[in-house]
Amino acid sequence: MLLGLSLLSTVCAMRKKRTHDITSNDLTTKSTPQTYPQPTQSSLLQAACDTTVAIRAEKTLSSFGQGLMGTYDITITTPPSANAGRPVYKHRDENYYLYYWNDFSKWRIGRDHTAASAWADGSSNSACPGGSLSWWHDSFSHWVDNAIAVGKVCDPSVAVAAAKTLSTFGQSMMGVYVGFTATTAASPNAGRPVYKHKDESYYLYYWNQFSKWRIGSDYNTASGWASGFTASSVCPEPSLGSWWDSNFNAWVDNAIAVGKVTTRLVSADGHPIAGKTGLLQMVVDGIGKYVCDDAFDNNGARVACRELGYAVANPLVADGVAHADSFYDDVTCTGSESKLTECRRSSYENCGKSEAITLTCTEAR
Ligand SMILES: [Ca+2]
Ligand SMILES: [Ca+2]
Repeated sequence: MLLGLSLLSTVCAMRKKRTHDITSNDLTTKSTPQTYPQPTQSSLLQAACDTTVAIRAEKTLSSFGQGLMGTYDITITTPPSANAGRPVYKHRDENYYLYYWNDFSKWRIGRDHTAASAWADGSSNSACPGGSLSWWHDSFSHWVDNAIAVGKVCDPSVAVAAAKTLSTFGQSMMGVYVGFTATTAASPNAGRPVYKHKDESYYLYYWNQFSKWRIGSDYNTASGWASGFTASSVCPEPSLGSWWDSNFNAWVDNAIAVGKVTTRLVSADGHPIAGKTGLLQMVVDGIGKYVCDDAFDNNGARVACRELGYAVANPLVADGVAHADSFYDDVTCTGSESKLTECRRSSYENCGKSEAITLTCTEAR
């Protein structure tokens, strides 16, 4: 797939050098399909799989097992036949692999993707990893079924806003929450990420016993002031939740909304990151692309930083290099928009990788 991508971007770069006329670009693309290599079995399989998956504990693991949890990225695109053409995923920080072992027709997690030996073991012969894996419990020397879940990666941050009038105290809980991986012994959060308010000590977390997302000051206890967001879901999806009104000692339904943050900062290799500095992307209809530097100014930077939760921001805009040639172009803001996606932009793009933006959000003093 990487080869395909670089081939595609080379073709795109050649097209861009040749002309800026959009119509002839379209014609060029359509007229030369026979020059592209035929897809192989392995590239077909890889095309169907997510490039990044989240591995999380659904049952209590040892601390060693906890260390295998996390984000896995496709790392090997032409795996040996032992992996039956499936992509091999690597833990983003550790030397663990999620790979298909053809002899067993199963997805596994282990130290070596060219060997059968592993600590986690799936039950499916699917083309892509997913569902539940069993965990090898070394203390008891047996497999624990459905101990680990392979699934999608949650958004790195979410926005929490009032949908009804709240008290001042309730208002202080609103804002951007940034996700992290909490490692708790008893796993009360069922392996879901925990999100912390960007400035305050409030958490948005999943409480397994209630099968609900909640907001409270301690993600290890059930106690919370807001509850009910997207029951049972792996990630805090956009939804309404209830609010505990302490004046009336009652829950107010649909008082708080969880929403998507459609602006994000990513690392040099395109992974969403928390923090004040990164390459600027925005997400439209679920598709994240880089924001091109053409026409982008400090108004847009302020909108982006505000959306990222930096309320009164002094943004810095610098050059950046995108990892892929994928852009929203001519993003033009007045500065009063609440989201970058509300700003005007072109319906086409003619940007190259070196036209990305490195954004730094610093709060005004
Ligand atoms: Ca430019
Ligand atoms: Ca442009």
